[in-house]
Amino acid sequence: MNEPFGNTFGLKASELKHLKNTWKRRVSVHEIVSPELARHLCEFSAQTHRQVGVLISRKGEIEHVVVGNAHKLDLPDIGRSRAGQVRLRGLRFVHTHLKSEALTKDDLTDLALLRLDLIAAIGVKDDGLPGVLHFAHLLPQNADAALWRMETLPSVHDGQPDFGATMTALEDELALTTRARKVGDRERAVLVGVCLDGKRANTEASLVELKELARTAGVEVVDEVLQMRKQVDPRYLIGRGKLDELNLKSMQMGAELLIFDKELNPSQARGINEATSLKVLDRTQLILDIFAQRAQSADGKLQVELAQLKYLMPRLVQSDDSLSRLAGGIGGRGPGETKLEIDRRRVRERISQLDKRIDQLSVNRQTRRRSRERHELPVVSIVGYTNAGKSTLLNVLTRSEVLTEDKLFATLDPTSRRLRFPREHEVIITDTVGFIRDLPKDLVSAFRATLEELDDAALLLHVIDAADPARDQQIESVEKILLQLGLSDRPRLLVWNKIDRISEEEADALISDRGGVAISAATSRGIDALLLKAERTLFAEVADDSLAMLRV
Ligand SMILES: Nc1nc2c(ncn2[C@@H]2O[C@H](COP(=O)(O)OP(=O)(O)OP(=O)(O)O)[C@@H](O)[C@H]2O)c(=O)[nH]1
Ligand SMILES: [Mg+2]
Repeated sequence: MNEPFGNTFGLKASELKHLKNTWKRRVSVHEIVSPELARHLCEFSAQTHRQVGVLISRKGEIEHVVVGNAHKLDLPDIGRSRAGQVRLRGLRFVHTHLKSEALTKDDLTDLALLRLDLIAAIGVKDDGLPGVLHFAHLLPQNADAALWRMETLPSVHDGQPDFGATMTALEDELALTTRARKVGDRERAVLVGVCLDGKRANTEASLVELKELARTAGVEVVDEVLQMRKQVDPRYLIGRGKLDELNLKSMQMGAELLIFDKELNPSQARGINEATSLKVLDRTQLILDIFAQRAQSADGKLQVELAQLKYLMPRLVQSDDSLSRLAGGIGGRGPGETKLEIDRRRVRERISQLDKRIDQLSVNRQTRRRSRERHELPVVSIVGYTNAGKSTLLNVLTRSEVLTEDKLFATLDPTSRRLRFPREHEVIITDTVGFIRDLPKDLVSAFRATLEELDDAALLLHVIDAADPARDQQIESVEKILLQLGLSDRPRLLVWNKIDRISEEEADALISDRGGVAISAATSRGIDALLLKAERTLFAEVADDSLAMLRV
């Protein structure tokens, strides 16, 4: 609390203090506002043609006097409540409305975001005396998803509810709701998509993927919001009004996390966090978090930490508060967790240290690869969008048991196996980390070591989930990343997987239009054809007759 008296609109601090002193100690714990205080407030308003308000503590003491203009007043900065906080502020705000108007959207927003005990507006009658009393207080979670209860009394003189008793009951109920949420419950998030090009379907598809990412990260998605915009708001990405709405919604649904489908620049992330007090993540951070949760090998862990630090670096500005907000839970987890608390210089040092160690590991790997080359076994690499079925394919091809999961990024570390083709040729086959649209730049470079394996590939098997509605965009994303990795000229075989989920006709059409082979890694359908085709691509001398045999 830096300003003891809020907005003054020309009133001197001493004058406000005087008002505070004359009005103090007039409210009993059993009423919202005493008729006497109401009279003072209305009298002042009628004389000045301004709204006036007081913040009253549970004890009935006036803590602040706030003067506005005829239509609105701004509450002093009493600090926002923390996300997920259950307790009420212990302050109620009683103010005047010159035209006896009902509580406004701003009033209710203040009630919810500041977690006030109650907000009340007293109508000022023409003769300057108090008229109607509008008031509202928050509600615990309820079936109707109502955030507050609003009431209107004809006058401050009778029918006021027992304020103290109402608050006690309300706080008891609020406490119950939280106790019902166990420790270790998953974090609850609202997803936010922003559509800038008018193509709603694309944003919706992208939100579907974001939801999968959230699920993989272990976040419970309680709501999704899509906003159509001509351009992004520089400060909050979405409009301020929409942000307030989101904030209320999150509070109502007990969400403590907002996940944006667009990359937020550091100042937007900060702006949104300050405006809402919710934890804010973007898609990139969510992906980084999944990688942090899943990295197994020492190598993988180093790479994720490097990517997290690189992402964090420009976000480490002035306030160290932003750092502590980042620590812990989704988005603040992983190898970097405790290290996030250190300052920029140390982060920079850590980054260069990690760079060196990763380079070293990469040298080791090259040595290993060279010894493999001595065996002269060609490498076949399985690439593709995350969750396409790459590991499942590796497993059926080599009868191994690499982890496969219906989650994104099940595989982070490359696995290599020997594979014998029908014509007795032997190769090394490798499974790699899945690709994703707009793979964070730092992750691409951080995973360069893992992806280096691809440098040796004589053939890429590009596995596609043929049954995914976003199939074509996924193919495009994979192609784009292969291009970035300088692998676009590598021989490639399109492997249309999961054909058990599409019709026979659709599978045939795919093959005749776009080439490749259709398989189901889950049922082993088409695996023999895949093997032959791969072998033929790799070893030109393979007789065509075996393929011809398959065709009949
Ligand atoms: N119906 C069907 N499901 C499949 C098929 N192949 C794989 N799946 C399922 O798809 C999911 C993902 O398979 P994974 O092999 O883990 O996919 P991945 O490409 O390795 O995924 P990441 O490592 O996460 O990038 C799993 O639930 C598999 O059981 C298939 O041919 N048909
Ligand atoms: Mg995998």
